[in-house]
Amino acid sequence: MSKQDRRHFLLGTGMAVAAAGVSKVAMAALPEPVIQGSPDTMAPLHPPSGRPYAPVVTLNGWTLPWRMNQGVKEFHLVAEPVVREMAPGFKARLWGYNGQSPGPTIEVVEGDRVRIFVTNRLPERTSMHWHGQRLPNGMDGVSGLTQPAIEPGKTYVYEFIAARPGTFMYHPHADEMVQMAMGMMGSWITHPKGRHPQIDEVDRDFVFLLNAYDIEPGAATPKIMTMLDFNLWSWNSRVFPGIDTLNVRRGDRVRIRIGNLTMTNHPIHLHGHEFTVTGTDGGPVPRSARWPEVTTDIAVGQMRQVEFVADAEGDWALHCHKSHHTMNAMGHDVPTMIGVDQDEVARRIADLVPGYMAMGDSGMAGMADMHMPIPDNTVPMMGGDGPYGSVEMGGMFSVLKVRAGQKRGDYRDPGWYKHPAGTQAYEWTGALPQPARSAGSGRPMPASAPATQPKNEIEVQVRKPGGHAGHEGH
Ligand SMILES: [Cu+2]
Repeated sequence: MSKQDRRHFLLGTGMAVAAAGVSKVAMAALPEPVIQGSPDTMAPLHPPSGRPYAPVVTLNGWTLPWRMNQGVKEFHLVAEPVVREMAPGFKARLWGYNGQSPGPTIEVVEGDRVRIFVTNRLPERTSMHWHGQRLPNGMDGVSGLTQPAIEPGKTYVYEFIAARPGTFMYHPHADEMVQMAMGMMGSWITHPKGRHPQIDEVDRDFVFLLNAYDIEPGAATPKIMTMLDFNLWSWNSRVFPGIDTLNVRRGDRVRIRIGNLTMTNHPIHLHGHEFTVTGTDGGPVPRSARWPEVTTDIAVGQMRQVEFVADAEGDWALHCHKSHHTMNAMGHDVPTMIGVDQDEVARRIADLVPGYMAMGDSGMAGMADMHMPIPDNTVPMMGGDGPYGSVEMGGMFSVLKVRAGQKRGDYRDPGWYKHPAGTQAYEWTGALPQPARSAGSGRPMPASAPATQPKNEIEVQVRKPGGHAGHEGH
């Protein structure tokens, strides 16, 4: 976008530029664009045509239907401003595809010929890059490098063969800082045709993208100049408690595919199970190169697919392990006040700064219960009610629900786990003994034996010319 355009955009007038309509004649030759109005997790789309495959479930998302046209799978993506409900009670003005951000997941089969129409209904030009795909260079979607940008109102056609199976994504390569900060992205799955030596069949297959926004409490449009200090850390443009749970049957082999289009890494951690990373956007990981993990770090621009057998019943947390990423919008300039009696301080500051609220002197957990007045259209910093009170988190957090009674192929939320008697932490109500000082504390470490002295300390002892012994200085 030109300097002039950017200035207009930053002034907020960009949205007012009406997207030019695509002519009806041109549209007649295109597959009708399918628009999604709901932010809910949609049931898997079992393929009505083409080679069979086991479809994925997109967390708080959906799969784009296609049309078969003489053996070619045709999809129609529409880039447009959308209103995305990021959590109940909090809607954001984002840019996305076909009614939502992220756009719909595209699912195809290895060897499929794919034709994708991309219509631009944004107030500025865009393009589409197919991250991780093998394709002719001219289909790679880097505006200015491999094609002219798609101007507002125009439609471009991309066509290639989905050459290798795996987990991929799509996003613009035009004014990317703005367009990705506004939510333009989507997942792409290429299923293997038939059995593949390094790709197992699974019972449940989930996919979502990591994204981040900077939206001031009470506002709805992201600040697109933010580089690091985002205040909303989201999965598929949803934040806890707005992220749906991942519901599986006990014993299911589960695959979760995760891509990162934020500007920092996210160590994604699963409770109660070990998984292996079975693939990246570079393809399947050879079996001999896999090892067990409970956390996998997903760097910027990377995808990871993890797999495990869900053999432990319960409600297991699945979250980013950066603690600031399991929080929603808040100021980061809050001083740590744990252990400080601040009644007097707070009273004095409040005289100077009306409305000042001090951080709790025993932590911040109480803030989840305070129900402080927050601006309209704001999600609380942390919250989300569990069966035993507030979960005291936000952002990149959800729950893997494993149940023996969950039916095969049923993705519905089974409710909270009921712990069998004797399997849950409980309050101790007996007497507490006085703390005893550890017998080993307060004594120095045993001195090192001379034989274990580091070699270099011995070597500096030199005999000086002239016969007298001396130490070369340290
Ligand atoms: Cu994170």
